[in-house]
Amino acid sequence: MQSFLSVNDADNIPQLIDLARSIKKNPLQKNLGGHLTLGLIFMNPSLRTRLSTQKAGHNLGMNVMVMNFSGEGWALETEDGVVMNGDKPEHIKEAAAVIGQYCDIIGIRSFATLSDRQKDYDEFVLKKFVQYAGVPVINMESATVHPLQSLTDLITIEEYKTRPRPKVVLTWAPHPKALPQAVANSFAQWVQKTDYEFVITHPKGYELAPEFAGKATIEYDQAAAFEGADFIYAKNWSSYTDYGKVLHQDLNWMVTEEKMKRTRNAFFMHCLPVRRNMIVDDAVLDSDRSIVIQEAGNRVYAAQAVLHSIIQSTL
Ligand code: SN0
Repeated sequence: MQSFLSVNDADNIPQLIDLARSIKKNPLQKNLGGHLTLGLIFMNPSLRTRLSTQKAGHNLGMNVMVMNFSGEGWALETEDGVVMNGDKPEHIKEAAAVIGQYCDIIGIRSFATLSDRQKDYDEFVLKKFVQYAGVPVINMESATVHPLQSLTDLITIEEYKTRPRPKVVLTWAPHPKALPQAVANSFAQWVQKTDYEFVITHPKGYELAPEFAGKATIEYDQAAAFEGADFIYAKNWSSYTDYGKVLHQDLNWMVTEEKMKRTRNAFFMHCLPVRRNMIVDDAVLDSDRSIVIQEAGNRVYAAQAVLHSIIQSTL
């Protein structure tokens, strides 16, 4: 693996999942990365991605440097050819290249603008960063995808599934703010690389971009979608068609204990952070069918498997 920007960089997903699961049994691999520096660059807040990727680096013996540009760095200009006489003192060209001087691998969280669909879906910022960094780059949630989260989700489903071909349901759920489509896009993309039965349920107007929805079954009736499910994966996302807009916050779409009764005693998953009693009610989140904490725990092994693969093939 040269870099890890999307599902396309994982040429053998079952093998990557197996690697992560074997690392989980025996996480300390200090000799592999003892000579290397990992830089983690955030443009937005982060809890799980930041700490789990940092821990994965430490398990590999790497020196890890973390910087949050939204609070600590110079505001970055990303457009080419502009007169930089405004409030952005540094261009991404220099910033990425300089970080590349200090680090052997860089993780970057670039996030969506939610205002410019074309730019977001072109992965404008991530591509610029990769172009100038000069070292392998790991995507820690970009404008359209969150592959470390999705790899984690598949590891978790593999651990908890009780039949070879589980029914996995991605359900939209209400939220007070406009959120990116990245987690949902990526989840849909990765699950469709497996042979699981896969259903996406959301209100009209929340259709994912066709390249991510792929061939998934779309069910507008959430109750019907939940029927016989083994895994309920909840996530809010803002509209793709009416880009970045919150069309409504209909609490009837919240995952409740009542709705979970329609499932095959399904496990509940969410990438976190999760808004209680908006996305999911307390009863479900606090029940023993909720595996959100175990899922978050697996973030370490997904990140470590990816770092391990990059180190082995390129460094
Ligand atoms: C992010 C998202 O992409 O939806 C990160 C998920 C890993 N989530 C949020 O930004 C939640 C913010 C909020 O206000 O609840």
